[in-house]
Amino acid sequence: MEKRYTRCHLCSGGRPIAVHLEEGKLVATENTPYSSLFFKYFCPKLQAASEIVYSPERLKSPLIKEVRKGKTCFREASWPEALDRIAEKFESVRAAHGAEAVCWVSGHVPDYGAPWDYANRLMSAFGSPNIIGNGSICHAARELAHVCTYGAMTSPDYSHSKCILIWGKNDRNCNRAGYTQILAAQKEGARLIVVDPVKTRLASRADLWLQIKPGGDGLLAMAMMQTMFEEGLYDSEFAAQWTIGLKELKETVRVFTPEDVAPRIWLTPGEIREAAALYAGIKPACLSDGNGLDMHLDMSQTMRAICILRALSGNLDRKGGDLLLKSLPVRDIKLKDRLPKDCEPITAGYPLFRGYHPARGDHILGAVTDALLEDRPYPIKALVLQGTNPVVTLAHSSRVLQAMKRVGFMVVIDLFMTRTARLAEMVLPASSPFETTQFNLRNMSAHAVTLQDQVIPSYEDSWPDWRIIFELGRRLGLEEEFPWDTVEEAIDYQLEPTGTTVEMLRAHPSGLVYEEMQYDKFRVEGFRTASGKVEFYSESYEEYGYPPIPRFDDGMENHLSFYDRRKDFPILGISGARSGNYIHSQYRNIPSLLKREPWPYVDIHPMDAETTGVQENEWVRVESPNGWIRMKARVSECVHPGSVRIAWGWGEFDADYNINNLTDDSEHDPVTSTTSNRCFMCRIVREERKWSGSFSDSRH
Ligand SMILES: Nc1nc2c(c(=O)[nH]1)N[C@H]1C(S)=C(S)[C@@H](COP(=O)(O)OP(=O)(O)OC[C@H]3O[C@@H](n4cnc5c(=O)[nH]c(N)nc54)[C@H](O)[C@@H]3O)O[C@H]1N2
Ligand SMILES: Nc1nc2c(c(=O)[nH]1)N[C@H]1C(S)=C(S)[C@@H](COP(=O)(O)OP(=O)(O)OC[C@H]3O[C@@H](n4cnc5c(=O)[nH]c(N)nc54)[C@H](O)[C@@H]3O)O[C@H]1N2
Ligand SMILES: [Mo]
Repeated sequence: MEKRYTRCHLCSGGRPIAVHLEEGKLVATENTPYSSLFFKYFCPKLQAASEIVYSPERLKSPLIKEVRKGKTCFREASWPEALDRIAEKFESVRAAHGAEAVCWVSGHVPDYGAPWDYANRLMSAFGSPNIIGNGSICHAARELAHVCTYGAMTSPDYSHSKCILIWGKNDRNCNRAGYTQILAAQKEGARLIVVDPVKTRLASRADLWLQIKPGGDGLLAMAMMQTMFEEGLYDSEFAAQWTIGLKELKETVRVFTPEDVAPRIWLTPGEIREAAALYAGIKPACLSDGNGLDMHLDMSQTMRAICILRALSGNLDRKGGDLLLKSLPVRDIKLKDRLPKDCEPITAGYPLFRGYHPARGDHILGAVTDALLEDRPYPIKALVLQGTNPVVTLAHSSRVLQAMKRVGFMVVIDLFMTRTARLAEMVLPASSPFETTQFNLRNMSAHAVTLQDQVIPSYEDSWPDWRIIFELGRRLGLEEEFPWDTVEEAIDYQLEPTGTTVEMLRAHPSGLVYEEMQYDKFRVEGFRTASGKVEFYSESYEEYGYPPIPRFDDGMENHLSFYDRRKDFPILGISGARSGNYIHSQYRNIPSLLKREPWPYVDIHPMDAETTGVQENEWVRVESPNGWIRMKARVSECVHPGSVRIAWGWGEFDADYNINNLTDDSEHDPVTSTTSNRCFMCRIVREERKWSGSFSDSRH
């Protein structure tokens, strides 16, 4: 048996792994702890890698839709035919409507890899500013608050921490390596605080679990700061020397007393004070924020408040605190300066978020459905969807479905024929992460740079994302921009300023240390904000007309979707934690994973089960003003009375299980365009019809 090394890319938490090959085929995988700070852990998806890679449902060749004898179907096509057609379409759209009428959307998969940079390069060179990632509902919108507050996103140093505050995050399911570090730190005596409306397995391990009302996080952060000021628990020396806006902040948080805030967010004043005392009283402490804080209508203010709290505690860039990691200084290959200055993107309404980070690009996903469906601010005539399944994963699915049906020409690049792909004119088969070499932004921390390396040949006639983009570029006359024959050449070009090469990375599968870890860098370099200090008062927010100090004076409830319809929809629905068995809409077609978790559940509190008459394990309907879904009920005290947790990601498996049938996209966070996929008002109705075993569109 042969053994090869790569970096797992089945999810964003990917770590170095080894794969075992027999006659060139992947037969087994193992994770390879690359430092004493990480431990081996079990990941069901990684265990199922060979099933994923060799799934009979993988796309085998490019497919082109055509009408034959009145019936619409896909036929197999060669790569040259498919790519020629796309290039012709791009050019005819550019001639008739301008290059900006071509839009490219990437999901979370390419988004955390170099294929995102390649797609950006392609679109810039072609002349369209509309290349959009999904960061407004995932990560980037949170990162904006970090960047505006202290110049870069922090990374929690779990291993050396004495107090770990996990906020809207569930590392047990989503970041197994991080979870092993949390457990190890706990063994060494670290205290754990979890802020989550649901009693997750991680929350049950906490010394203090704050069962917050969804969306109440900004208020909690303000009340914790109020307590810290009142009781002298903040790092006054750091605040005096390294921050701007301390006076304004003190003045603003004054009214957010625990007594005022607690009843609004399902907590007691005592819990808020205890959290503040634990978090601010133990050093070093780290604060880890997660996706539970994304996908709210006021997430930009909430995240600013949490980032300010983090800075106020005095743990920034301290060992065991919130590290400001250095990234590898790779070349920016996105060619944004090629775009004509007067070329307005469809995302122009969100200028701060568009430009917040030179390496990131545009993540204003909230603008896409409007442009497709309502020609706002102008029509999109051709759309490429790379590694994303928006019909399932974007808010308000029925509207997204209409939008996708309305585009004149749509291309999907994916491993499988998804619900979104079925709507496309053309579907291109992408290679799996084991079949391609790429570097991923997340793995570019200068303190351990790792490479995702090709360990098996591409499946059938699938191509890696990079090759699809390079070949399309050449067909658009962009040979100069895409001169590379291999991905290694392209990566070496991007790595050139660092003196690192693919070969060097291959020689260090568990991570190449580019620079030793340093702490307290701000004492020498300052912070990478306009003022060089931590901005409690954000000058960038002010410049763009947003409140420079977080404000929560218009009532948190107004930020819940359908709050005005609460008489008819009295229950607060929470989009549930991700399952360790799946990634978003993916992998319910993998038999061993489906066997581990065959049903989607809605968790309902015993009190609500009693009032609604819902019984354990029966099928129920969850309804919102935008649609309905059906799921099995699980009666559980893990949720607060008056709220339900709804399983996430099942809409690809069965359209009737799609939580985004319920969510809404008519409102957006004004700074980041974020929609409220996370929580909304809904109601539970018992299903008259018992489960009969045959849904129209189910794969059970
Ligand atoms: N197995 C697996 N791993 C994954 C993924 C996957 O799909 N499957 N996806 C990857 C991706 S793209 C992402 S973004 C990450 C996400 O990973 P995390 O950042 O850990 O996010 P979630 O797992 O969604 O957990 C969010 C938690 O927030 C809680 N929550 C919900 N609403 C609120 C609220 O209003 N306030 C607070 N304080 N908490 C709230 C939820 O109950 C949940 O426990 O995981 C990555 N890793
Ligand atoms: N209500 C609600 N909505 C949510 C969320 C939620 O928790 N609740 N979570 C949000 C979050 S955090 C995220 S990140 C998004 C995720 O939304 P999407 O980005 O749409 O994520 P997936 O459903 O994982 O779809 C990814 C697709 O990429 C394909 N793929 C896998 N690997 C590759 C590859 O290497 N190349 C290519 N070209 N394709 C590949 C997969 O087969 C899959 O069809 O959903 C968001 N939407
Ligand atoms: Mo995400």
